[in-house]
Amino acid sequence: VNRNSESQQIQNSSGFKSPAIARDHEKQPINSKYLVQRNSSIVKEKNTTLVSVKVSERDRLRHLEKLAPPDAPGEFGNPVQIDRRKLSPEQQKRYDELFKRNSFNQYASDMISVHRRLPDIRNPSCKQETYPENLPSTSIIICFHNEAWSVLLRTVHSILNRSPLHLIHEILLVDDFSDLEFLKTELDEYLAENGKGKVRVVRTPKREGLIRARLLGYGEATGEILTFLDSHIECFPGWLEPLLARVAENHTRVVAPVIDMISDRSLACGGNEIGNLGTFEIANMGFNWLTLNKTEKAKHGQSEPWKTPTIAGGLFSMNRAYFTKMGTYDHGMDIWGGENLEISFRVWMCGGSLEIHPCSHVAHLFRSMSPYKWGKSFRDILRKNAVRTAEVWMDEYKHIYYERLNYDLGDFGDVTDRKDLRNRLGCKSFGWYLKTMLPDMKLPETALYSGEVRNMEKGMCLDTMGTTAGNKFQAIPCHHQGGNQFFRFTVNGHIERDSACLTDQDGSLLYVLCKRNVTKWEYTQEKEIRVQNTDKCLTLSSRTLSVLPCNNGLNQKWTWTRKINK
Ligand code: LR7
Ligand code: MN
Repeated sequence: VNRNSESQQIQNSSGFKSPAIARDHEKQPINSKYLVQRNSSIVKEKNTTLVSVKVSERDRLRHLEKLAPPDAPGEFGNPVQIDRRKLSPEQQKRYDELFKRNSFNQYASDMISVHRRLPDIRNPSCKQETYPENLPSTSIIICFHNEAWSVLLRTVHSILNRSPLHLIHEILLVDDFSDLEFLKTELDEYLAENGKGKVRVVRTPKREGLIRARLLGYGEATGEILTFLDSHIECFPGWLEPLLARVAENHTRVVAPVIDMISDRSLACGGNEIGNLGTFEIANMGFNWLTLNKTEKAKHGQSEPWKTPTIAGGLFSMNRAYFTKMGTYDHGMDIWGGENLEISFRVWMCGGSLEIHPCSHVAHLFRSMSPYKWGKSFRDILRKNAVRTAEVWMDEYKHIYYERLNYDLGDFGDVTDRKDLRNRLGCKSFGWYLKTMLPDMKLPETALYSGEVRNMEKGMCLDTMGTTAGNKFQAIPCHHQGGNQFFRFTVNGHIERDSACLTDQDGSLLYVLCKRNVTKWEYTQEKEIRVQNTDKCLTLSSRTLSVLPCNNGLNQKWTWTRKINK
């Protein structure tokens, strides 16, 4: 491809349809390596190129560096289906090793050209959209840790081949301390030759995790807009312009593409989008997708972006100065997780917006487990990042999550800076965010007290004894382990755990499903648990619980493990 035809290709952002590429592939003879039956299931891999593991990764995959003929494996996003049983023992070994190392089928990926073409899957109305000539350009930041060569380069080429080059200010690959040899020794040279002068690799001096790795990339970036991507994605035709156009129009918009799936087995890619909106689960601080039904979907235009409460986190564009002003990312977060909710809450609460643009499609390779080392335990890292988010942004709602952790928050470091940031930006409350962005979210009532309910006379605690709703209730010696002795006293005067509430029925204490008519209690200064607006108190006699006239005795005084300060 000479310079001239390359620039023709730039004009035409739909990439492979351009004359330049068409010519290129006509030149290339059908190669016997690509013994694939188009749209059929079996790839016969005779003349395999995957021979020696010792040859340089780059030499081994040399054949991938070209545009392949249309019937080559995986072209146009077609699946590569390999019948593992038909591979030689040596190939099977390699197949398994590569799957284990990546949690996806690298063996299949290594058969697909790093320049593979993808179909244009946009809504027809998107194809009619026009964009200003002078859109601002973007620095694209891609972090990786031990990413497979063919997948990483396909990420890069999918960007270079399907974006107008003048809109790419630079592509910054941030190597988060990979130990795969070829990433350290071959990548820079390959990209110097094949990166159209746009790609630079920067490396973290130690393993940082994706959040600080992104921050390193951000520190190097000079484009007007930042675009973050994962290291195993493929961009569809026309993906970039809609993102940049929305940000250019209003710098407080954070815009994400529709995310399609790349199969971890066959590397098939195209037109299977996952979810329409981002949400999250407050009790475990996990990200979730919401799928809109047809009518809800129809309410959105075919080519109009829609607002989303949260973003998945990996793929989005944002004005760089605005990213700075809004406090970038929380530097104290490790390895993986939490940063997507943190930036989602922050952007909405501090005056910006998050949206998904239906005309921008990027595919992401989803895998069922994380293949790389995390250092510390999974659980500790996720908890640390989530607690940092909750502590700074979630006001009294953080207790919903903390209760589930039994208030064992671990060492989450110092968040003073982040709290200062929130004050400085004058951000709205988390309650506002939930009410505005997620009005249908089901929340437990806010608790004023929680934990054990301990009688002051005998050190006995309310205990469900494993009973289900509908039964009488008892007290037994306190065991300080939460579990069946964990209750919440809510702002509405309910004493509850999960969906069951304590209620007074003619002087007996019952455990019932929380409904509108359950007893409302009052926790008094004298430490009585009184039925609101009555003279009746929760009373312990031996192990039996009842609701009797208040008498100021110790058998009617109770303490809670914790008072929840807002
Ligand atoms: O220590 C690490 N250092 C890294 O550089 C760990 C990871 N990484 C890189 C990694 O190589 C990859 O490029 O960070 C990126 C994300 O890690 P993945 O791909 O292992 O995880 P993921 O796809 O599950 O990540 C999703 O959630 C993360 C939470 O911290 C980030 O927000 C990711 O960007 C996010 N990915 C997406 O949103 C893509 C769409 C998937 C969905 C849903
Ligand atoms: Mn990913």
